[in-house]
Amino acid sequence: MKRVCLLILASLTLLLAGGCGGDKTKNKVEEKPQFLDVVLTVNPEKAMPGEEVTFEATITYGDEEVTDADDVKFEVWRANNDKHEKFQVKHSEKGKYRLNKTFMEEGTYYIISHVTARDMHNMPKKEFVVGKSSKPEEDHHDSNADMNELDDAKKKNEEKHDSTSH
Ligand SMILES: [Cu+2]
Repeated sequence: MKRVCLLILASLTLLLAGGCGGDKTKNKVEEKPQFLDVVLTVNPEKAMPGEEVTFEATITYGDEEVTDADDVKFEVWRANNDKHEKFQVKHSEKGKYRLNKTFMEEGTYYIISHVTARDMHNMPKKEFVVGKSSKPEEDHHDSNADMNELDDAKKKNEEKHDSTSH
């Protein structure tokens, strides 16, 4: 009988040890580098001309709400129009950066929220429509927007590299 008790005790100890091991891996997850996350919403996504549209970027860094982003700019334009308007956006509350706009001209529009915080840049893009939609921009333009900016930054870095080595 005593032997059985000892066995149970031993397995309990093992279980407890296992539990501690589990905690260790949990700590490792928490130490993982955090990334700047930006969730962009457009409300309503289909508006009437003259109706107020609310753009909101919710910025988080891991679990933290980013209330002190270095730079938040909303770039807005009508599809296939070269004139892009940029708006500096201030923090509203709880990591949310908000801008209200009304549009008189019907058509398909785009917004990119350029966010710089914690030495990182994130720039999600959204499409919205005022009244009747217009011809959207070509797809390659859309999906490569992020890559182009990254490529540009890379090129600039390479240029810097070249000039310092000469
Ligand atoms: Cu950007």
